[in-house]
Amino acid sequence: MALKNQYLIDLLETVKKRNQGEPEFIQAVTEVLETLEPVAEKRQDLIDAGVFERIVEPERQIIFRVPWVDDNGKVQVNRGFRVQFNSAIGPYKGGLRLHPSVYLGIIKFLGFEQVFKNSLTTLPMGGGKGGSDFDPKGKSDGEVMRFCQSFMTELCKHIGADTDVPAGDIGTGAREIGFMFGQYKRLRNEFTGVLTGKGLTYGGSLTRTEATGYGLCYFTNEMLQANGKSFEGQTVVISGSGNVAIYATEKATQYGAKVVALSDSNGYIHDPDGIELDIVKQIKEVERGRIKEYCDRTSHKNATYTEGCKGIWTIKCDIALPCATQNEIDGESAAILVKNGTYCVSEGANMPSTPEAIETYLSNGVLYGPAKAANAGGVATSGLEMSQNSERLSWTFEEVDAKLHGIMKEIFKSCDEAAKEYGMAGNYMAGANIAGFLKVAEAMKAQGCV
Ligand code: NDP
Ligand code: 2IT
Repeated sequence: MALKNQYLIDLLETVKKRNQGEPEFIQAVTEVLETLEPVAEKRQDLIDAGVFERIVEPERQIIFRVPWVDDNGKVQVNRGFRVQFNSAIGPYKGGLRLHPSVYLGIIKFLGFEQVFKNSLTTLPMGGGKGGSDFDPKGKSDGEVMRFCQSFMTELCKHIGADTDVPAGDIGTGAREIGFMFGQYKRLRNEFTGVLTGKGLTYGGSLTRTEATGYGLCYFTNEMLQANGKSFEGQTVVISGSGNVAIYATEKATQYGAKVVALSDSNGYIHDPDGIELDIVKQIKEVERGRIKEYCDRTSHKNATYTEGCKGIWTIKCDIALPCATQNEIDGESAAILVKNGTYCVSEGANMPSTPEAIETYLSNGVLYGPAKAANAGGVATSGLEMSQNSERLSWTFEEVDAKLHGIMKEIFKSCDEAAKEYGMAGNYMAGANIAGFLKVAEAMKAQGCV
């Protein structure tokens, strides 16, 4: 989908010039500007207020040194990031990614996406993202703790419960959040909801662990039902085997689907009889092991393991839920999915589909649930954790789960309605970008040139 609006063409050129060497960020901005074309045509007032120019530029970007000492007494140095993208509708909010592939362009694309996603949740949260090129894999608990403490020693100068509230993402789970929270509390001498995804004994919210995966299935279920389909009896392929993938598997199975594949960065398992999730939880959540080990433990005789990630998309399925990482489905994989009869792709990961893959879904009538909408359940529940922390109360699992479910239904409705209003019925990606954008844009216009 090429841009036709000259104003947006010029703006995209500026973004490309200004952010050279950051292809993921340019990819994310391109997709959004393309779908905002009908809004730009209709809303000269937002152009006059410079909203488009301002929304593609982060309000603040912080890059810092993270020195720590490994178990051999050797000094290690990583690079830390926090990109505070947009605070028009609330404090910056978004996760921290710990993965060796992290550099500024990854954090910027994630922060940019977060602005629209958080807007869609209906809760008052701005967008931000952070992380480091630190790799928690293969590190001892002591090393992870020393890294997290050093990271927070700098980060604590820039965040706060009313300023910027980080959370988990790839490589950042309950253990890392615990170490970071402890260090923040020690340095600032305050016990506040400065991070979400906290443990249940110190301010965490019930359902936060499950929220992204469950929310993905709640959203997908709405999308399926609106198109006369359901999860019942369907074969589902899910990539990844981390937090999002595990709880997406759990909820899809509760909805009556059969999940037949999961993966990690080394390879994928295919279990035609349906994945035994307890085994995966033990391997991944308790032992921090590899998905390969599943085949040695399941009683299902037909389960197989294959090296490499991409092959997972050649498994025949009705519904695909990518829950690992960005650009994991390219045009070629999308074409194979379509050929195999997959009629729904809904995104747990952030930006898992390349532009070519999205084009393939849309031109073949695949129901496509875009990440900003489909995986917003995690940050939405983080927002609910912030509310509980502010009122110093904690709600029951059922209460939080019901709120999460209501929010995901509302998000689907907004995407559906915005797509229809702007003449792109059924294009939930356009709907998500437009609905997410408009709320932030109105707030930016009202607050003047800041
Ligand atoms: P985890 O760290 O818990 O799990 C990540 C999973 O994806 C692991 O199985 C990992 O395998 C795999 N993976 C990571 N990088 C790659 C890669 N480059 N190639 C192939 N596989 C990879 O992270 P989450 O489950 O929390 O996050 C998964 C996705 O969901 C990310 O895109 C994240 O941004 C997104 N997301 C997360 C939310 C949350 O609340 N946690 C909320 C919304 C979106 P391995 O163990 O081998 O690295
Ligand atoms: O991408 C995401 O939305 C997250 N990693 C969750 C962010 C959050 O603040 O809970």
